[in-house]
Amino acid sequence: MVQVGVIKNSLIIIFIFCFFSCKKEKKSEKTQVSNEEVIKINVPNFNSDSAYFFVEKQVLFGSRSPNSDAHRKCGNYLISLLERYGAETYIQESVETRYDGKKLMMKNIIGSFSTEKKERILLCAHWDSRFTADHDTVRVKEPISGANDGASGVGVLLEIARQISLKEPNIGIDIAFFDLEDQGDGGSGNALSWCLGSQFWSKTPHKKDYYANYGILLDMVGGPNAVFTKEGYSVEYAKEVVDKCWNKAIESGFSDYFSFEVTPGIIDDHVPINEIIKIPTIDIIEYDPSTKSNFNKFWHTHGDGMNNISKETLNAVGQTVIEVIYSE
Ligand code: AHN
Ligand code: ZN
Repeated sequence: MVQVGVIKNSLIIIFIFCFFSCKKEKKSEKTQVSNEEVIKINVPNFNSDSAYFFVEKQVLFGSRSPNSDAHRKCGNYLISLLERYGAETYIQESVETRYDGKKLMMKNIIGSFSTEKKERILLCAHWDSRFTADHDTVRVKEPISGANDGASGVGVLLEIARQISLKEPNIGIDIAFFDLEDQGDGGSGNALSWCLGSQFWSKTPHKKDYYANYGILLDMVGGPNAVFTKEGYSVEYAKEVVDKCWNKAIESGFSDYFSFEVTPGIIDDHVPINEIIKIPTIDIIEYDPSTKSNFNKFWHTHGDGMNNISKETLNAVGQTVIEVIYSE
């Protein structure tokens, strides 16, 4: 009887011990799981198939060279998609003069999410494509497809618009598709002949007294094995934004794509934004040390088509921008 009692008592002690230790373990397990869940739920997964589809859709209209049918149709397509994803859209139209005197019909397209929010991020890309293949050896006078040069940045931003429609970030987002970025004088150093749409917007934004905490411009973000260095004007005007993005990129596993090297400044839409409306804005743009232009080897050639668009590169840039937006 004594022996049975001892066994009984020790069983009770073991049981109590197990009960508490198991309970404790379960509790910490639960919090760990829910922490992970919170992180995963807060940051959506960029879909590079979807982004690629948006790039292809633009290219299929034909070259979005100003005054063309393809340009007009593609503009309407971009407006309808921004509306479908719940943005409030603003259209800016004007007739601008190209460096050689030709008149160009300009159309800037802006889509705003959560317009009641004061804290905002500006995301932008140019949607026009170049009227000449001036870096090619054949058909130089024909406009280019601009799959990378133009359509890639817009495609990534359309996919981000779709993600915003599924889950609203804490911060307000404005997506600007600028026109007439790529109609500049390739033979001279005339910086003002480029970026006509963003110059117009920076002087006359879509909303009176518009401001954003910072801006991110995407240009040529679809090249296979692209490397994005820290572009000079971005570092000069918006170093903190560069660091925030590059750190997110590395954290997300994209160190093959994002390099910490600082490279010379490029005239692009972020320059008027930084200089005129003074929103600190960076340019995520491919840097290729092996070409004379330091742009992608298909830059301003007929090689800039869908066959030189990489889903992996679109994903590296798109997921990085998503991480930045949803961490605010
Ligand atoms: C200059 O060549 C001075 N800027 C080129 C910016 C650009 C053209 N981005 C895309 N196409
Ligand atoms: Zn270009």
